[in-house]
Amino acid sequence: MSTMLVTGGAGFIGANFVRLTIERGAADHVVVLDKLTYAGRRDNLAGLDASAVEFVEGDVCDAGLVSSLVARADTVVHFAAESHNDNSLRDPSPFIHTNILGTYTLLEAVRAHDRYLHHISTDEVFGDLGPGDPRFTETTAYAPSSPYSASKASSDHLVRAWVRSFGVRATISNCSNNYGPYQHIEKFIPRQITNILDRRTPKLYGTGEQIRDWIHVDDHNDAVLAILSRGRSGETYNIGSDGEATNRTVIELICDLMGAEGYEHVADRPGHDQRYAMDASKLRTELGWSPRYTGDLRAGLADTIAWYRDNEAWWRPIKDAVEAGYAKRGQ
Ligand code: NAD
Ligand code: TDX
Repeated sequence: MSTMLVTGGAGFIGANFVRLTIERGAADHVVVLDKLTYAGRRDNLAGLDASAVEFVEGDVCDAGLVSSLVARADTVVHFAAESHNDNSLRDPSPFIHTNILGTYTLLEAVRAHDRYLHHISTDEVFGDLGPGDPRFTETTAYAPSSPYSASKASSDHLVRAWVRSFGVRATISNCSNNYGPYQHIEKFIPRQITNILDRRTPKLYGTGEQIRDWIHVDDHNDAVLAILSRGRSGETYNIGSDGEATNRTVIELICDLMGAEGYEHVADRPGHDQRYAMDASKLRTELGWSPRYTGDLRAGLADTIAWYRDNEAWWRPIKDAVEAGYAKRGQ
């Protein structure tokens, strides 16, 4: 029987990953380790068979707990992180704790028990691009700009060092901006969808000319499963689905799909990265991966809007507090 340990499995991407893993039969048993911070919710895993998915509440920096869970697993997939740039600008400390110390703790456990680790990272480690620059590849130099992206870059470096110095078996993936069900409403796309559902005006930072490379969360997770089954240890894979769009285009698309009139420009993010764009050729050619949504943002957004419309009970209790936090910063 195969057992997979998934850290951060009660968060947005992790919970979708656990669902896909069970649906595909990619593991017989999944153990989720999650601290249930403001971003993690047990009900993100609701409806899954309790005999297939076991939940452990705890911190990925707790070396004793992590060691005991890693010992029981064949494979470890590491999603747990503080993930929101805006929060890292207000208080970097949990980003340093979880993203750096948490990855270190996990690496020491997989080293001790000789287990395979897949580390989930982000395109932001490469910094940002100008409008005409070539997209990020796996060999682009790291140049993170925010406390969040610097902490993720640090964690990637730790993984590479443990592979090289200690022979740990590990892979890394760096993915572009995700969207889809269960994404916290602090993030751009669900914030605008729930603003419209709540009769609030959508909020665009600055001019909205920044570019993000959007991928549906199921395409991200499908790529992770491809790396787990066919990836080579020690390698890094970029994940993206050719979904580049300006923030202004995305907000206008959401307004159009939801029949909403207009949006407002609010205070910009300090140090705001201009453009992210992923070249995922290595994943496509070496592992034969291709995305289902193929950069079709309109179709993916329509599905996502339907999910937030149908699951108001999931986001409604936190909406006022999230918006009050943004309002304090003029956003
Ligand atoms: P999220 O914030 O929705 O979820 C993070 C989860 O980690 C939560 O369930 C939280 O409770 C848990 N967690 C936080 N600190 C923990 C700790 N110390 N111990 C155990 N659990 C802890 O984040 P997400 O958007 O699902 O991102 C998941 C991963 O994917 C992160 O590593 C992130 O850097 C990466 N990533 C995200 C995106 C994106 O667009 N959201 C893109 C590329 C990569
Ligand atoms: O209300 C908003 N208005 C707005 O214009 C918010 C919340 C954001 N924005 C802009 C800022 C960004 O240019 O939208 C873009 C996307 O913002 P976020 O959803 O905060 O994502 P980003 O900062 O790009 O980072 C995301 O992608 C990479 C994830 O949050 C990270 O975890 C991941 O690593």
